[in-house]
Amino acid sequence: MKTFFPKINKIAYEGPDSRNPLAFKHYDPDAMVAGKTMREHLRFSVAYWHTMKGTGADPFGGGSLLRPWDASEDPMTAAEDTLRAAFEFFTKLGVDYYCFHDRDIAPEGDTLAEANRYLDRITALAGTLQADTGIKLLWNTANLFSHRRFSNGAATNPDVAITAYAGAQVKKMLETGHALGAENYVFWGGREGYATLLNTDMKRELDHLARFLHMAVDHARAIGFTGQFLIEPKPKEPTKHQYDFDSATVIGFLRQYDLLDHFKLNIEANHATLAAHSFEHDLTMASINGLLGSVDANRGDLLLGWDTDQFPTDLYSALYAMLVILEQGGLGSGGLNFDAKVRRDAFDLEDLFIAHIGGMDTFAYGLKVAARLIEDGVLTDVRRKRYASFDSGLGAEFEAGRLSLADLENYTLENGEPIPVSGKQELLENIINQYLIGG
Ligand code: XLS
Ligand code: NI
Ligand code: NI
Repeated sequence: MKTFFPKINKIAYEGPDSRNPLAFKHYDPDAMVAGKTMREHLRFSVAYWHTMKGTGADPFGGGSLLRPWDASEDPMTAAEDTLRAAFEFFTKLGVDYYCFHDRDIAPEGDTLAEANRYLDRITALAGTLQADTGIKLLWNTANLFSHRRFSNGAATNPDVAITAYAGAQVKKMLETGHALGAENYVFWGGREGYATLLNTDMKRELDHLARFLHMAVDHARAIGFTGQFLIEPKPKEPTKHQYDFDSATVIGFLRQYDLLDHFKLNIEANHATLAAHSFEHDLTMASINGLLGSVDANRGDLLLGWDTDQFPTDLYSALYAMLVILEQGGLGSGGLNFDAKVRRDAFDLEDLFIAHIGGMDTFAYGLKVAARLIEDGVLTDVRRKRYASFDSGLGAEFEAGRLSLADLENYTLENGEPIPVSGKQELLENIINQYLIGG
């Protein structure tokens, strides 16, 4: 059988002292951390669109990355080669999951019917490759943003014929995901947003978005798909203002439109930072509402204002993310999907492996350190003590809703000026460094 990465062997764990760029230094899939294997905690996934289909194109130039699986003139041969290359990549890297959009895995075709026929052929091959390798589909989604028909959105398009097209794609992708055993289905907002309010009826567009999502839930139920629905917030890009701005906005939307029972959130690091939040802020906001479902693991660049989708190598960020994930008891059916791409000049095929190895090692390290911090109770103790005044007396009465403003006034008149307590941020930051450096 054709191989696309002949020079790469299965990536092995060699430990922190290894100098082999094609080996894991920290990700040891079967090692136990806090009662589970690393592989069970981290549930790594490869993003098909970046890793298999990414061309390196940017607004200033077309594709720079030439891929052997994309060489055929015939689009379906190229699609099949790409899928086989993908499974070779997943297997050699040792990830358990992958994610795709409909138009990543099969060509668009001239009509919807043709696109669906292409998808059916590719889905059959994907099913075979999944069965052969044991690799599973973390989530799939419909690309409702690349084609020119979606220039003004999909579910929020002012033209119902375009919303209908989008609905047809989502229907097909739910059926495809169901056939392939997808564990989740993602809605990232694509072009659901606006460029100017001068031509936009925001209320109507939001109502349409909610109606569309309810239709997806209904169809999933009708075909017996029980995977978790996820919404992936992003504040801007491609539209000036995306409706799914951030965790808090999406949670409010889900509540308003009676969708809370059906959806959780897929939080992407670079989207959180575009919304002027830290990654851990948006993870925490989702988590405290019981809605953190999955993660798109990547990073941005603070000096650039767009979604650079770089591979995550920031140990602090991975540590803070893993703290949130461990504290909520894991991601359930979600995972850590590397929605990340190599840079335009990362021409070598091995760069794809090196990039993922770096991301996996970063999160593995974050996991190990987070588990130790939790085991030692470092932050839990600090937080518990910091709020201890609410555990009894006036604080407990306050939390129970038994006090009025008059009670607060009486307490203050009787007790006088409170003595403020240090937040100890600097101490905690030093402790975090000590845990990180200690390994
Ligand atoms: C784009 C999004 C996209 C989704 C899937 O910014 O991150 O890649 O994850 O449609
Ligand atoms: Ni994403
Ligand atoms: Ni993104």
